Amino acid sequence: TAGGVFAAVDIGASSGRVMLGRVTDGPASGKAVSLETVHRFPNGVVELDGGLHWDFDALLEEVLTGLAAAAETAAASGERIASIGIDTWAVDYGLVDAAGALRIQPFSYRDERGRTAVADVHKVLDPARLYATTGLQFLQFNTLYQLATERELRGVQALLIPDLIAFRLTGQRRTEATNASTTGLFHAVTGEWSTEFFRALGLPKNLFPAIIQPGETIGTLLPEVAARTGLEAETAVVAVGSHDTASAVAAVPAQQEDFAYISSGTWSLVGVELDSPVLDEASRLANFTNERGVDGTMRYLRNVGGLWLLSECQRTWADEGHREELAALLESAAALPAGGPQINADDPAFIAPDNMPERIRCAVRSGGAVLPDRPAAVVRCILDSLAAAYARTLARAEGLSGKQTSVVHVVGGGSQNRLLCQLTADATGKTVVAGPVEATALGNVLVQARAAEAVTGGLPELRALVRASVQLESYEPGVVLHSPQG
Ligand code: ADP
Ligand code: LRH
Repeated sequence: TAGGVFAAVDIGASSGRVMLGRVTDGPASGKAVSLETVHRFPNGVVELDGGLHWDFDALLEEVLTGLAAAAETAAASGERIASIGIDTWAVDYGLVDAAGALRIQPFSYRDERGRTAVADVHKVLDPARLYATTGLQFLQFNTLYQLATERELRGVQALLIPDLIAFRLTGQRRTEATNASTTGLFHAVTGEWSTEFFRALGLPKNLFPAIIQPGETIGTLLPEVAARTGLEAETAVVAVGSHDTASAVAAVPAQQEDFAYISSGTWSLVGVELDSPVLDEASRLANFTNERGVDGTMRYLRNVGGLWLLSECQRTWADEGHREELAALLESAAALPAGGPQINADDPAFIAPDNMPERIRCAVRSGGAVLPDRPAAVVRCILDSLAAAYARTLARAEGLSGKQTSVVHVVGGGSQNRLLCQLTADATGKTVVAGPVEATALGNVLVQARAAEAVTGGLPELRALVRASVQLESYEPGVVLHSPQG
């Protein structure tokens, strides 16, 4: 391939994939980027010793299997994989000892432990001080609250999940900057660890490895990884926006500056892109976050509830013997009238797994309304509530940042939910442009491609490349959907 072939490892809370990304000469004189899925696997929290964890060992096996498939696919067409990039969900970490062994399987942010430490952390660092430095949205599972529950941190290092995978592949320990910005220990303005917070919380100052920026090389493959996957040992693992949302936003196919985005998957990340953080009190009280994006941009957003609400309901219904395809569920939800009951999609009561339909019904009841006991009604309630939360959040983002937007880009798995896209257009009164589904993997690939000089330019150029390469769908406010999943 003229431009280059790159492997993207992208693991979300609900599924992971290894993809080959190719940069080729595109239509007209431009380039194009394409993705080929070589391996896909489910992900989810597992209960171990009464806590909620990720089965990291199993995920790493899937990554190795995927990289082997990538090597084989590339070799079959005479291509050579230039590099590998890794992104996953944020905030969670594994503790590794000096020999590199993982102490236990990493905790999931859905475990309750973070919540139990919030009050203690705030006694030492009050929320206003935390926000003024980190600009991070308060979420009970932010890394610093989780770390505050650890009994012993001497002799170990904390590696965020993508960094832990990179460590297993290369033997090199680094902390990638976009994901570091979700820890609550990272300075929003300077882009460095807040040594002051480490001291205040009694955390060892070298708890995390040194910061690395997207585009920099983490290392090359360990011999055993090369042997296992069939990749060349010289293959580099390149840091990308290792926070999946950072990679997703890098690949938002925006044409103009004045865009908002919704990265729609397990969570909905709703906001705008800025050059510098908003750290004032109004922003803190509105619970907006300033997460670091690719090229030093700021992702000014709120983590709103997401399709976790829906996938957890589906899981409960399937367990009860009422498995129904998502397309059919969405079709019946679309047939229901607008104006039904809503919940607050942001409520921390929905973070934990299990029994979601009942928890939603409860929330509706406590708001004085009644939710009919039918899956379609529950699904419609979730989607109406999400769309309302998106509209509320975007209006707040504009007000707090002063950035006006004219179009909302929806990327990720949820961009395929046509009913939700239409409801979002209706609720925001803005044009919604849906796609690409795999924005995260595209952002991952493009940062690697730029590091390899297969593409050039800043985010506007990378976004133009995405726009030239994918099919998008537009939704206008007030249009009646005739075929919700057709
Ligand atoms: P994550 O990265 O958080 O694991 P994804 O971006 O993969 O999440 O999105 C997963 C979500 O996308 C699912 O929970 C589901 O609601 C939605 N989704 C996936 N496929 C479809 C589809 N064909 N139609 C509508 N929604 C879909
Ligand atoms: C989305 C995501 C989001 C975080 C959450 C923990 O996958 O990375 O940006 O808030 O997971």
